[in-house]
Parts: sequence; C-alpha cells; structure tokens
Amino acid sequence: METFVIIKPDAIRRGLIGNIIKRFEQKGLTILRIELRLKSRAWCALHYSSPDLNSQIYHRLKEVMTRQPLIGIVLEGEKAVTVLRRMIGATDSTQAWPGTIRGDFGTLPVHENLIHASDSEDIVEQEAKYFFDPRTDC
Ligand code: IDP
Ligand code: MG
Repeated sequence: METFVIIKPDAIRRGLIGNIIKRFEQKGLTILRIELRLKSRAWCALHYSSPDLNSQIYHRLKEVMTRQPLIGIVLEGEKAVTVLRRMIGATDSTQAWPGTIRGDFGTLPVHENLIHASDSEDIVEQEAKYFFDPRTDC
C-alpha cells in the first residue's frame, strides 16, 4: 500500500528533513518518489478542500504552504496510511504522543505541525496527483 506525505516548510526550516526521513527508513517504508516543489495557491485549494477546515485556519495554512518549497513523498509499506498517521501523531503537536514526529519535534502554532500524511486510502492517489502535477507548481 502507498501513502502520500509532505514535509512542511517549518520542518525544512528547522533542519528536520533527515530526522523525518530516517524514521521512514527505520520503519521499513520504501520511498517511491520524493521531490522538492514550490506549490501554488491553486494547489493548496485542491489539497485542503476538506470542508472541516475553518477559513481562518485555511488562510494561514495557505500562506505557510505556498511561500516556501515543500517535500512531497510517496511511501510504500504494509498498511502505510495507518502507519504514517500513527507515526506523525495528533494534529496539535502539544497533544501528540512522544515517539511521534509531531510529539517529538513539534511546537506551536498548531498549523506549523511539520508534516502532512494522507488521512485515508481513498485520497492518497488524488493528493499525490495534485502535488506532482507541474500545472500546480508556483
Ligand atoms: P492533519 O494534518 O493532522 O490531518 P487536518 O485536520 O487535516 O490535520 O488539518 C490540516 C492542517 O490544518 C493541519 O495539519 C494543520 O496544519 C492545520 N490545522 C488543523 N486544525 C488546526 C487548528 O485548530 N489550528 C491551526 N491549524 C490547524
Ligand atoms: Mg488531514
């Protein structure tokens, strides 16, 4: 099974790329694709189209996710979607368990929580397609 992950700008700024990728390797996940891309606002609207996000949060997220490059990764492994969600931890880093990426490295504000991982199997392909589509680059 595959899942889709984004290393967010705050993680890149803090020099955490190596730490995060090491965890994927240690867990036995395979990196199928990895690219640094500066994404557009149009991409952000596609990626965060969930109606659950309130507009204020979305607005801040859009600024953060489109100002600096992101690292998009396709990972493969048994139950990769579930495994990744467990490895990243709760959305609010202050609530995330130690041992998770957000729990070990995350701070506030909540929207700068280092990493994205697909919520469900149904959206993995779509999220990867949007991210790697050159038409959604900045
Ligand atoms: P997830 O990344 O853990 O799946 P989602 O609920 O899908 O969390 O929200 C997408 C992103 O929106 C989060 O990763 C975070 O950056 C931001 N976000 C979600 N809820 C909040 C909040 O209450 N305050 C600030 N940012 C939030
Ligand atoms: Mg989500």
